[in-house]
Amino acid sequence: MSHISRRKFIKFTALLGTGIPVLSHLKLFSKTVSPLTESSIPVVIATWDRDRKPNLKAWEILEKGGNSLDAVEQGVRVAEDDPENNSVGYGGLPDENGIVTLDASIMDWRGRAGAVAYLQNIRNPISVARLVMEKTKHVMLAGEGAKKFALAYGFKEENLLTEKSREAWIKWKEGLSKEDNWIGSDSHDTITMLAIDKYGNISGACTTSGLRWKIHGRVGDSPIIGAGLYVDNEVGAAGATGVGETIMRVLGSFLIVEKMRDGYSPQEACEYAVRRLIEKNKNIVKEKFQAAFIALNKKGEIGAYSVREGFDYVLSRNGKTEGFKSKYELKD
Ligand code: SD4
Repeated sequence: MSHISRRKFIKFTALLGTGIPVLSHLKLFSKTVSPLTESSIPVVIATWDRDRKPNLKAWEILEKGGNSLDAVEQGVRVAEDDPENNSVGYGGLPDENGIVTLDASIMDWRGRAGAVAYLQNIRNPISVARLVMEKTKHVMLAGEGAKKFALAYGFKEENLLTEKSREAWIKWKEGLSKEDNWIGSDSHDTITMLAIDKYGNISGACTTSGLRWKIHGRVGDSPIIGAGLYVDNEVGAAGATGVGETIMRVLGSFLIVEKMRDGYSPQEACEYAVRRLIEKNKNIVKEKFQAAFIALNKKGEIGAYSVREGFDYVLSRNGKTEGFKSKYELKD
């Protein structure tokens, strides 16, 4: 996504040689070539290279011998708490009525799943999703019920619409006729994170404020098990980002895990799912929507693929956290 000139790159590598400390979490550039064939565990992979702190948090937990469920939950909470991430949690862009509504899902290696949809005024939907998974016999709670459940577990009600997001919404309202088309919008940065811990156990988490300016009441792919996220510890995990409607139509994350079960590598499975998604959303391809998948298997191999150029992801392994540009299908 970000670009670095050759000269800047030379300067930067020279800096590395001087011994001047360069913080590994600083976003300098996303590499073009991704290490798709490497395998090692633990591994953490997350959508969008906008901030590497969520990965670093997850990695810190795994490095200390923590499990993948704690890693992905704590990792994506960093994005939920970040007011500058306007696609997730606090600071997320609102729907057409100026209301922030959140979707999230979580799965672990035991095959457990939890989700919340259309949740309002609670900053960390991923932790509510985890509680749904751990404390109830259900998989998903939505709206008022999800909020009441969260409050009963001690979550605090708060206003999630930051001044910056409110201003962006007002600006959109004023120019409604021009920016009406949210499908083609570059509204992204939803975080889906997959991790395998040193015990070989896989978990995943996905959290979002959904598409900006969506119709009030709209729920995307992120809380739908199998669409925004799927984990099967015998095989691997997959997660999505992008226009949720296109992902839901093919149950993309489930599809990827099933292809891996059939012997596809994570990369082959992501490419297969993106092609299926394009095929099944042919009628809106001209609207230039984006959708992307990441995947991880039991060996710690990863995959990433998107409909169009522009998707990137963050990978942590062997103590390093780096951003990579994803390969993509449509060269338009
Ligand atoms: C949704 N998939 O609600 C989410 C949006 C997204 O980066 O991924 N944005 O459709």
